[in-house]
Amino acid sequence: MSDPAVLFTITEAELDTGLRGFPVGTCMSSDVDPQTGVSYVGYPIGDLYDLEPEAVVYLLFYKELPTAEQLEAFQSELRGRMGMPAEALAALKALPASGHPMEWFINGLTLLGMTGKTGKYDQDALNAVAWVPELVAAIFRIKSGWGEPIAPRKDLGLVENFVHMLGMPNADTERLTQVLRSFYVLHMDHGGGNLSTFTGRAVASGLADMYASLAASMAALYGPLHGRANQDCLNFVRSVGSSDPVEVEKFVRANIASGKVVYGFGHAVLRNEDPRATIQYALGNAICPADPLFATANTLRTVANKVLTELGKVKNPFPNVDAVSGTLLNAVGLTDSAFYTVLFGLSRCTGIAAQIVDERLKMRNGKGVAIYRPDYLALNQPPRRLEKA
Ligand code: FAM
Repeated sequence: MSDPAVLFTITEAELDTGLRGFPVGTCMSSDVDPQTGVSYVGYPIGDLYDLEPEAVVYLLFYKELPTAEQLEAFQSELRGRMGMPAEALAALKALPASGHPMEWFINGLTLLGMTGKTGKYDQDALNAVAWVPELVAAIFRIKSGWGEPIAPRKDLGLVENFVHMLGMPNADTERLTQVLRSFYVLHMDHGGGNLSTFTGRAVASGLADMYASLAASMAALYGPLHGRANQDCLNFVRSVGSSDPVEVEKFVRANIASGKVVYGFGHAVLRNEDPRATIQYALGNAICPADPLFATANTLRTVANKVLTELGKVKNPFPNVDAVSGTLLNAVGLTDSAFYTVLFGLSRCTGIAAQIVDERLKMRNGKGVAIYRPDYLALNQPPRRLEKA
């Protein structure tokens, strides 16, 4: 037998760098190329963002785009699963009002597990796809004071149903649905190594159930350098206060001089403009070209890139997915940025659930990946003994 192929070597200098780029396993649903960005089961995201969202969910789970009949059957299956446990909804209402929407979401996922898990990863994954929009819509309504949660309608698609259950006051339903449909598809999956997906897969490797694993992954997404960047990004765009290139450049330089990051720019893997950002800039140009915040985001696209490039140390001075997503959500009436990460999570739970199903039920000939157990080398721990009298 030939020697196993060496994929990677690790030097001492690479320890404590956040496992950056270390291959640890395989991913069947998506891949991230540093230049061309994310693809789902081989299809570049640019081919998929305007498909029926359920077709893309199907792709992530079953690795092929559905035929028209398969899509209809899948949509009907998801509709059949709709209706999150009433007990979980009741418990949600008792959560402290002061909590961040992501803290509510993390708790809501464990409530779904407590009240509705089957214990089968594949079943719980599809139930989660059907229930998470209901959970997120309920969080929006309760926390925003929009009224009681609204029940799902079995005649609507996933995103249309979400918009219905949001019941957002004074909504322009058509534009809101248009933005949320692409937002949902764009954020579903991003390889296995992003922090939230890696965390979800790691937790599931100890055979924790799907909902506990998703809750853990959403705790990871909550961090400001990961999913919460979309909240901070809109706040950042708001604080610029101008779309004039000279003013924007002054702002960006002052921001960097004070030691802060330029939100919406940079990436651990990408080395080019994120195609998900490119798609959203085009969507903004189509639906809200005159929106002042969108104008600022558009100016940042070139100005921040120029300043970060000059800085030299930033490996990817290009916009990431969060550079403009919040601006679009704001333009269609979702103005409270504290909810943006929950919208990201609503979508990302789909990809993470699909990856957990793959890892637990398909990989290693169905045996599943072993419990995660990387090695940490001891630091500043010389052997010593406690002298006892
Ligand atoms: N603004 C200012 N400095 C930045 C920067 C940015 N946008 N991106 C990277 N840098 C700095 C970084 O702090 C580091 O500085 P030091 O050497 O002084 O520590 C240096 O450039 C090299 O960092 P890197 O290797 O290019 O980036 P990392 O892989 O360490 O970090 C990010 C990647 C995304 C955490 C980082 O680019 C960042 O903080 N961006 C702003 C926050 C953001 O938009 N996050 C969203 C990420 C998104 F894709 C997601 O997960 N939702």
